[in-house]
Amino acid sequence: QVLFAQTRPAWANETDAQKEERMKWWHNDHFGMFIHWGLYSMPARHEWVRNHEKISNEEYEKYFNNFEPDLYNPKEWARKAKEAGMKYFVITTKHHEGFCLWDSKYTDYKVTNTPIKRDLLKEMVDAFRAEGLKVGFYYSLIDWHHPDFPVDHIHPMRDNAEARAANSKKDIKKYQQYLKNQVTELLTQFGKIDELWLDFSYPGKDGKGHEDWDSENLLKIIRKLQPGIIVNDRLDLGDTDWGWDFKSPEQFMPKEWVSEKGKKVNWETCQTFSGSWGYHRDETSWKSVPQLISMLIETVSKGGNLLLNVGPTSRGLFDVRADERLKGIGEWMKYNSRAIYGCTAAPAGFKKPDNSLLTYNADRKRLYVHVLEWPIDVLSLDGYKGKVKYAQILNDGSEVKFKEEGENLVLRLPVKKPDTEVPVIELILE
Ligand code: JFZ
Repeated sequence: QVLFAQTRPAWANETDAQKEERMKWWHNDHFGMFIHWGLYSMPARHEWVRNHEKISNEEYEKYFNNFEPDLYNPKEWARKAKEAGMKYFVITTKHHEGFCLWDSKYTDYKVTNTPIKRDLLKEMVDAFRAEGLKVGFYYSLIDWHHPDFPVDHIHPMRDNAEARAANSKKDIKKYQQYLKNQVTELLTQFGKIDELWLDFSYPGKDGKGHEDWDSENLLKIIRKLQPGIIVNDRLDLGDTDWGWDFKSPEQFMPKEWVSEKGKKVNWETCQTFSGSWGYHRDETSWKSVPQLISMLIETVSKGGNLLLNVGPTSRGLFDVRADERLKGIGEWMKYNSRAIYGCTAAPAGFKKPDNSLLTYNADRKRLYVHVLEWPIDVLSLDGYKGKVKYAQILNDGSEVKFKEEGENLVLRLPVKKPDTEVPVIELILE
């Protein structure tokens, strides 16, 4: 293994303050929509179906030959994302299956050669931008379709003599150029791109890492073409402070603010509604609306961002189960988003009351107590004496009276839980 440059390359000479400025919107907004959409929406049993079921190229062709999302209306998608309170979106321009959602000139394996014939990515970008959402692209480093992508012996395909023989004919250098060409297309033909999500590296024996992708040079191109872009951490550039902008813990909730070498870092967790990222017809493990709202609050309470995934169907629609959840989150956000946007973890010194989560807006000096389980009558804010000027329930702006008891403040709450999924108490601080 050749090591990548451990020192910061000359082109990555941004100061911390400049980086902060570049990531300002991202730190403020906190909530985005992930969209996994490709040919795998047709088998509708996980986006890894080609790998899981060892489907050959020939057999997988039936999806390519029949892809026709006739009900696709990205304006509707964008409106739904916006109404849920999402401020940006990240779309799979190409997933591991290799199929491209745009009219790439470097492959025939693209949407414009399917029955739908149109550049669906272009339409999506226009629609989401028109609703004021920021634009993010997911692009898979792994490519199960490209003729020069070496099949792994242990991952993502099984180890066998045939795979090893096939590999010996492949030229990763050609694939590297393909990556660069396609990333260049994506970053030059769709206007300003705000986030790039490259997926993923698995270095080690028979794996893939920065050498395979030529990550350093790829990143150099990315920074040059889109200086304002925010890039995730899956290029295998280690714990450099220039190789990525945020960490991407996936499908789990970090215990606390994510850190590297004892230093807090930017992080964005991505989560699914039901487990699979691509549309999965028969999955029944859908999370509930309250669970999803808590997930968003918890993410922000630990200083992170949440990218919540929708897997549209092959007709081009969101599943009704996704619609219901987006709507539920949107209803909560309509009244409580002040406790999300512009907020972050509470400063040390504010202890979290029982069964609740805290978020904090430093500019406005407001602390938000998200009450996950509504208590009977009183809520004690331990150690808050002298820190609070005024308190109100956020969804209806009604006053909450409080009194001092020793070092604590005791809030007197209405007996009936306010009519919102997770009630928030807004504390205006001294
Ligand atoms: C990857 C994809 O394989 C998956 O289909 C989906 O797109 C998801 C968002 O990203 O899955 C991963 C990638 C990395 C890890 C786990 C799942 N990881 O590093 O633990």
